[in-house]
Amino acid sequence: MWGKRDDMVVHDEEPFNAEPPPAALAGRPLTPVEAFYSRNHAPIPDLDPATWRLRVDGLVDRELVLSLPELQQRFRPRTEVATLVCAGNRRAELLAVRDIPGQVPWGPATISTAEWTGASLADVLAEARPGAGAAHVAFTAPDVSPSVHQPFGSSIPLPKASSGEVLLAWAINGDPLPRVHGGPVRVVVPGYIGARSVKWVQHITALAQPSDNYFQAEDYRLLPPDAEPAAGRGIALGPLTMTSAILSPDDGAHLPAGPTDVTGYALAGEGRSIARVDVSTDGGQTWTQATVDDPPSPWAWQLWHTTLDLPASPAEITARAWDDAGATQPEFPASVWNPAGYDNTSWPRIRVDVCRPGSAAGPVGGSTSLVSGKVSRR
Ligand SMILES: Nc1nc2c(c(=O)[nH]1)N[C@H]1C(S)=C(S)[C@@H](COP(=O)(O)O)O[C@H]1N2
Ligand SMILES: [Mo]
Repeated sequence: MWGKRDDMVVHDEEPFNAEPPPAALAGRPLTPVEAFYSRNHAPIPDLDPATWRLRVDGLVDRELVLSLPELQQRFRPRTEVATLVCAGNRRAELLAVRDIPGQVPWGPATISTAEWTGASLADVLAEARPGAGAAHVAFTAPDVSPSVHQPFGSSIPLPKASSGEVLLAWAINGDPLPRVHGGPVRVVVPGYIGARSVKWVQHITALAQPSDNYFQAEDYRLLPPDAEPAAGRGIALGPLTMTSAILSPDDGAHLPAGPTDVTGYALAGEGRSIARVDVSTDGGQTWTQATVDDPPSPWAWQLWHTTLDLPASPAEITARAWDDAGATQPEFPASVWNPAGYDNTSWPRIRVDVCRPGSAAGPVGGSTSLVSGKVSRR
């Protein structure tokens, strides 16, 4: 479906919501398009690149209407490696704490990294010249959500929009941007939640305040645990917070005892980098430091790996990342549970069943937590 791997975890076919199996991301700085997650709120539009136009208006001195060849030729193309991550990544672990009705139960693979090529939004804005009152830049697409009857949209602060790294991208990993990822042209906002990177963008508006589009004004907000989702409440998500996940072994894997490679990703917040990743098999009593790779760009995840010597018994493997300011991740999903299920940055955990080599593999033991009794994973 949509040119994806056969083993994608498809949460919904319409709108199409799918993530790869975690191991498909392991050890690869760039995600092949066929493994790249896809998040949609409406049927995927079919735009003709020949008639596609980008309109730039609002609080600007000069309104622009650009065709695809104009966008590609008037502005110097820029290539940027950036990780895209959905704010709902790892929601499944929050659902296990308390139900979150009507939201996609994403695992840890609603994140992917690509090399994007496009025009820098900063260059396009320099031609349109936002006026003195402009403080935010809004993006609108033609895909209308059947549940809220609004086209998808977002906005970002003008300083971020003018920072150079925000792209109007027409290529991914050197190929034309496929329809499912927003072709012919999408916004890519490195360092911000995926929802701000509007696909099939047609309209850019300079505003004095954030967009009143549903997906900016009401959705994608971090609400207090006791709140009902409501307009304007909560923290509007934008800049990323630090997170990490274990990509291999698979959660629930049966493994022979002995040296076992454990790999994953860690992603720092905007302007930060991952300084260290620790891995534990005793619920955080003792830790082993993993090797953390350099990021493929300042806007990308950092892959990590280590080898653990696992004895023959069921085990829970957990990890935690630290950034270069010394901040680390919260321990439990319950600590960060919120009504719409965003931004689960808690320690990732997987369970594995480890057997003596040659002995028959049994099921992963029991439903009780191996850590402290406070955590139940499913
Ligand atoms: N027009 C439009 N843009 C969109 C969306 C959408 O539904 N419609 N989903 C957003 C969300 S929530 C995410 S996480 C990313 C997903 O991008 P991808 O499908 O290319 O992985 O696109 C964002 N841009
Ligand atoms: Mo998202």
